[in-house]
Amino acid sequence: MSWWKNSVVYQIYPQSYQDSNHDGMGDLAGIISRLDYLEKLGVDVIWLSPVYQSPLDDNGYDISDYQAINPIYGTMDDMDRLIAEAKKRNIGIVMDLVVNHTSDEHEWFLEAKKDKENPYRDYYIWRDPVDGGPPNDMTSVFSGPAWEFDEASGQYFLHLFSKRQPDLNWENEEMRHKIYDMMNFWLDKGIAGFRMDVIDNIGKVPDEKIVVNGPRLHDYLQEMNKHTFGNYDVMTVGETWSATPENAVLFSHPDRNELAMVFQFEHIGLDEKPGTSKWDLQPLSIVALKKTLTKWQTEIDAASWNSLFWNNHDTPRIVSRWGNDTEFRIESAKMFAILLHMMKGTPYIYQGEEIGMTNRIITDISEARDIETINLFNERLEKGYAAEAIFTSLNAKSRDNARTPMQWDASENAGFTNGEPWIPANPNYPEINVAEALAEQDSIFYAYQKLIALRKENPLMVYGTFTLLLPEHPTVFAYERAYEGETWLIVGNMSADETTLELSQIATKTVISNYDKEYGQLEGIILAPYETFAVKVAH
Ligand code: TEU
Repeated sequence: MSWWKNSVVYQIYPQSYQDSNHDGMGDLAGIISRLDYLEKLGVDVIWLSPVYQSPLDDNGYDISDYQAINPIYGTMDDMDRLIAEAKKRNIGIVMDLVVNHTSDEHEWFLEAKKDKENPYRDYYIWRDPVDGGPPNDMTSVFSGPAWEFDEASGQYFLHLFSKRQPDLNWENEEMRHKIYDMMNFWLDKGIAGFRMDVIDNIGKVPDEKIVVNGPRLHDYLQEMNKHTFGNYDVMTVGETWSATPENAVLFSHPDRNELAMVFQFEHIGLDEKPGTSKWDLQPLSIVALKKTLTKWQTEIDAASWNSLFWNNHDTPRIVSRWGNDTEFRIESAKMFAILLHMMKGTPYIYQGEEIGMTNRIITDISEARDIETINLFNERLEKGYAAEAIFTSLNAKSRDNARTPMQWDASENAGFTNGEPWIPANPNYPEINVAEALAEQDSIFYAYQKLIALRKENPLMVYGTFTLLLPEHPTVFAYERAYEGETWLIVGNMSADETTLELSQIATKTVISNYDKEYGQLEGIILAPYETFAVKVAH
């Protein structure tokens, strides 16, 4: 049953959500204390970023024991309690599955490093030096080479991410089945599914420098489905940076028995200079954004399914990135909410998005916490980049922008902790916080709450067709959803400038708007900055 098609998912980054024991780190008990808030918002699923045992080299995406909880987050009893307490509120817990790599402190890697004949050696990817150096010129996402030399054995091991995140060798069948056993351990605890970290990497063929969509990727996913989640009524979402509408169907067509859906990132890369990196910026083209989102609304196979997101723990805050986090923060945050949630797919809300949290500006690298950010700073400084240019990139794209503490209220550290937070709260927390949002009936929170409720009441939002309007308009994103004879028109002015609407439509009812007004005849109306609405259209 595809219950996840009607669901809205809320992502929690555990170390930044709520601290309950004053150590400056969020924890499971803290999340449990906030479940009533999430029930009020109306979300159906929590995607919980990793809480497993980990040295936190990459904030938990470096796992040293898949079946133990990092004591900094609490105990396995706390995890069981979170699953149970969430279930009481009709909220499922989706765990983060990180099986492209482990931590270098995982027992498998500690064994593998002992010697070349160790039974765990082949759980990882080892190669002899070539001409006295790395086997090839593959690079890590976190700067530098993707090969780390192991003195003891005289071989290199592969790490697509940090050198403390050695890649697993998915060609090893014994390793794969140990992963499946671990997944069933969690499924038997009653979790609602998995978000699968960089899952398009597990089919890699390093000797041919194939990193994504390798030849056996879908064999592995079909084998995983068969031995684990395919036997449960749960949801799965693959993080696939390489996804296109063509290959997305390979992951999510129900006949293929792989995943329910994938995260695609084509829209996320639109403000990167082509052929460069996330750090090399170009202004966003709204026409290009509309075209990319439309492609994903209309070109994936009808039987497949989309995920919908603007933010996660790896991306900057959308209201700062593509909205206006000063004069029009509330209007533009609501605009993003309406434009995304009215589309076809499962919407994902990243913690703090529902109250319009913003990026945090840094001026010294000592303020950074993220390994990707710190490595980039050092790499570019070494290459002679001006510090100012590096900070422009970091303040636009660093993952720390999304990882500052959840802003609960105006008390010290935004109500996140009574201890020393592992990362400082955004200094705007006295103005931007949950307490403020709940007290203000016209807040961003209530726009999200209404959109989530609408999805439950209106099959059009879930199953309706999508038709883009005004494709070449430089700042207005307009589209129609239609289902069983009903048509809704969604319009967003994605700019800070007043814009005249060029559509002739007679609206019957305003479904939701970020401006307090009714809509009738739509021809020639002037859209205020970031004015966005959804209306039912009379035929
Ligand atoms: O991210 C995959 C990934 O490549 C991102 O790190 C992205 O490339 C980068 O942040 C640029 O935006 C997943 C997790 O979401 C991320 O937090 C982990 O650091 C990474 O995998 C390794 O597990």
